Amino acid sequence: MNTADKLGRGLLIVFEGLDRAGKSTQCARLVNDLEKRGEKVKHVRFPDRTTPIGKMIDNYLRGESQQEDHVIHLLFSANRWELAATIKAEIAAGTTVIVDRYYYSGCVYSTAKGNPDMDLAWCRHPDEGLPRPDICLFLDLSAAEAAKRGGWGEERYEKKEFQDRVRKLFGTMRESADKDDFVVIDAGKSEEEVADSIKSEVEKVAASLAASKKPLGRVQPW
Ligand code: DGP
Repeated sequence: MNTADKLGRGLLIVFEGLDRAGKSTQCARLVNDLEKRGEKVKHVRFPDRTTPIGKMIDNYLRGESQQEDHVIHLLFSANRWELAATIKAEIAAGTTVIVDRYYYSGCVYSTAKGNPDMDLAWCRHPDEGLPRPDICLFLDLSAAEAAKRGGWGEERYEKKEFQDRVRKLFGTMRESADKDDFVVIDAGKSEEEVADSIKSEVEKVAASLAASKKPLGRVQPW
């Protein structure tokens, strides 16, 4: 029996972590693993750079345009809202949705800029009401370790001091309103070991939700 049969819906699983923590690789592995087990799975990545809003974000991240801090923050959030109804509908139809980055990134990357008008609470507001993840798998890696992995340093936020601040803020989020969502995974281990830890955490949450029949939640005010 698959998750949808036991729970009456799919799961909302989010991956978070610093740039180069291995989110894309592990997302792809989990998608593959769940599909092999007969689950219906959809893989979503934020920012979704394919929509008109996503294209503005892409230009900004690649340094091809400038945006005022509040404006780009709201565009990232709008980019998630663009897909919110689809995510909800997929989950209701029994599909497990796996999301690479979500509003937690939205909060910490914007707050890390140090704009005094934009603390974590302010940054979280526009995302309140989005579908709430059943689990957020946080792939934990130091900024120094992340920097050693290839392909780092090309986009706007890929600088060590910035990533250090991002990591600290993720730590604050993991202790705050969203603390029950997070499971920390040591992303410094081998790809195989990380994948095994993820599989076991997903099995745990699926079993616990199947027992409680908990409906999909909404991101609550801080
Ligand atoms: P990725 O495509 O996963 O490499 O993400 C692109 C970059 O954008 C990455 O440095 C993290 C950052 N980012 C992702 N979501 C948000 C967001 O909602 N707000 C801000 N300010 N940055 C974000």
